[in-house]
Amino acid sequence: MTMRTDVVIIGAGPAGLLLGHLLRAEGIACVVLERQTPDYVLSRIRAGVLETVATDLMTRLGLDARMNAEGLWHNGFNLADGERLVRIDLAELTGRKVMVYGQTEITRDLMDAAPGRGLEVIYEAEDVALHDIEGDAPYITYSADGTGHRIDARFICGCDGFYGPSRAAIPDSVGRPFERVYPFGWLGILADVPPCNHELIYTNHERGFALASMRSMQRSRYYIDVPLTEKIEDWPDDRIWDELAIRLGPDAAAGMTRGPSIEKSIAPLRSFVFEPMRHGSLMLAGDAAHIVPPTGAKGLNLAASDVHYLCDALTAYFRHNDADAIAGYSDKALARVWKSERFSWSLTNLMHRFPDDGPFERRMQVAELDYIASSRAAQMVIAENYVGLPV
Ligand code: RFL
Ligand code: PHB
Repeated sequence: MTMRTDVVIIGAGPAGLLLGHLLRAEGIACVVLERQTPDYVLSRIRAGVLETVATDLMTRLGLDARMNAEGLWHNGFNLADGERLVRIDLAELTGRKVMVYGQTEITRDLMDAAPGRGLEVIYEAEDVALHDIEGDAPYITYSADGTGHRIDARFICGCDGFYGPSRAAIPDSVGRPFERVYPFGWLGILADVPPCNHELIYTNHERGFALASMRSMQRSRYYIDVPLTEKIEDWPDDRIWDELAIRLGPDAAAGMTRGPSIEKSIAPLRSFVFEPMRHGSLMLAGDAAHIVPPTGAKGLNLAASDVHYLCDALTAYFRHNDADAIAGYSDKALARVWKSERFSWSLTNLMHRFPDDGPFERRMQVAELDYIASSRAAQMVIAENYVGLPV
């Protein structure tokens, strides 16, 4: 079966669904292809903190009703080291806030709204392959229900995450990856218990990193860092709660309610940027083009800023016959990506114990936290990055 559209979007994660809705709202024809089932996509527990770049897109789409009703605005967050707690007062320092609303919920809102808005999402699309991306008549092939399909388009948007086929379609002679892999992963636990604190706490304890986060006032999300060799089977819930209580310190531990996990997983930490983010008629967005370590909560928000730029560029092309923004997309998106990469990398360095670090590196961390605790300028730098740099 063959069909034709303006834009084929590969991947129905937050980047692909947001882009699809934005293009439909601009009257641009598009189709989204997703390898997994809707339930599988919704079962991935990931981001929890949204910048205004993400909440503004939901508002622009008129899909913000549940987010506004159930999301939690946070005025600040905390950096701790077992002895002190340094509060970063986002609202006072920047006049802005962040929204705690899970990636699962954003994805669900976008998924539920798709049929009513005429956004076609094809789930369980297998063997998606990109063809002729260097020309102006690219196409996609895939199979579904045992049948081969082809979709011709003017552009292909690769929103297919770190392991998808889009980035791999760009020849090695053109693309350049930049990467840092960290020597630990984050073990996350989700449980239906009230959070231990009304704001997030990131801690660098001598036993390692811990983060107290939440999805709502009844659902908590916690993380600890573990060596990459650890297996989730070796971490029964009690062992995780015990370790969290030690690393987060007595005050947070006193407020911590334990409960059975509804999800647990270990995610490796990586910094990665692929340049350029456009090749011919293929544009990359979100995790397909870049990964940040989760310290700083930037991944989904970067996907949102990419999609914001990409929608502008595609709108200029289809509505005003202007191809300049398409040509400039990669540079524009990368300028913001690299700044978020820098922030996530520096907060990761500050808050984790690296196996190769010695006493000197530890003193550097202590000095940096001291500086942050005592300097409004240092707090401002963290705050303006945490709430999100301008798009
Ligand atoms: P996704 O979400 O990976 O979606 C890509 C989609 O593409 C599909 N796909 C394919 N479809 C068709 N054919 C193929 N061959 C395909 N291959 C793949 C996949 O099935 C999937 O549905 O990428 P996207 O849309 O770019 O979104 C990026 C975000 O998911 C990611 O950056 C964030 O989750 C990162 N992240 C966080 N970001 C934040 O902004 N704030 C946070 O608080 C935050 N916390 C986190 C995080 C990521 C984490 N993990 C597990 C990596 C916490 C964690 C633990
Ligand atoms: C989360 O709640 O999942 C979360 C919050 C903050 C981060 C990373 C993850 O920096």
